Amino acid sequence: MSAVATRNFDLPADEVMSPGHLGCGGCGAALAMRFALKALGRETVLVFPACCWTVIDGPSPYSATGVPVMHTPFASAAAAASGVRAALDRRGQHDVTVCAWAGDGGTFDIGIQALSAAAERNENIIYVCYDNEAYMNTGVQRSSATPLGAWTTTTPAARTKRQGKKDLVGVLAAHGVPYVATATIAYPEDLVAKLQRAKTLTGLRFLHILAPCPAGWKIPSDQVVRYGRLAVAARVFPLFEVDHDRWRLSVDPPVVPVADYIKGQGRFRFLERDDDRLTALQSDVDRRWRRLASRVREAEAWS
Ligand SMILES: Cc1ncc(C[n+]2csc(CCOP(=O)(O)OP(=O)(O)O)c2C)c(N)n1
Ligand code: SF4
Repeated sequence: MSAVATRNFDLPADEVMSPGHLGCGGCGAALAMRFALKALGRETVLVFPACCWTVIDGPSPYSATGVPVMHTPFASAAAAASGVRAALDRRGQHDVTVCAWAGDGGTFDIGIQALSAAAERNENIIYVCYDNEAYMNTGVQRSSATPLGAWTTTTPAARTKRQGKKDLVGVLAAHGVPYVATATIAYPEDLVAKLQRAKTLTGLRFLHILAPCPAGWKIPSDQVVRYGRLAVAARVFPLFEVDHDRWRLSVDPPVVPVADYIKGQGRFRFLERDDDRLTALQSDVDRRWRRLASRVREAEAWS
């Protein structure tokens, strides 16, 4: 396949996803799909639980993805994808990739039982969680992926989120699946490379993609890439992979304070005026970074 279709980036040229989707302007989740399908290719079946992508894809018979899509109940993306895999294998269609594609609510919270079960069975599927850090489709409610200190409609001004983000990549890595990784739309080459790597493997592969959401984060729609980059630089969302138990950082730009990342995001505006909670958020980020760095060092020592 030829490369360099997207200006300034070395990406597969094929645009599997078509324009005219129903996402909000600047939707990070739509960008995530566009890049992911460049890696996954046209021989892919997508499985969507309830989430923004149920809407973004468009009403039947229209579909923005350009590949077959199966819609499932909220809790069952990983189970339904496992069933699609079994059916394709039965028909001898082993080369078709099956990808469950779910939001953070459908992954971190309501879909985790089915995901854990599929991981324990090491089902031969790719599971992508595009993480916009709340239940956006139903109007911005808190999920267990929502960061400490963020405003949502269920963590309003006086009581913004008091818990940190669940370490779901750690949870998946602890299942011993062949491949788990983080990515963001702000580093498309890294995202595509990780899905290309995942595609070469067999078993359950999990990708956690940070997908900034203009509507829920209360940011201008032309700022999603900038905030994705800041999330990585502030180490709020480090980019790494765990390939057969080997932890490796893939992108590690010069570090900036978390205050730089939250500035201008409407969902964090209460935090900007609250030094104590901002310090708590920075400490939470630092603690997670230390744990990740020690896992990476340990893997380096063993290699
Ligand atoms: C069992 C069940 N509970 C609630 C809903 C309503 N619902 C549809 S989409 C959605 C939010 C999904 O959030 P997330 O998975 O984070 O994806 P996003 O909307 O952010 O893309 C909810 C609560 C549902 N469809 N099924
Ligand atoms: S609410 Fe957010 S994730 Fe959903 S379509 Fe709009 S921008 Fe995309």
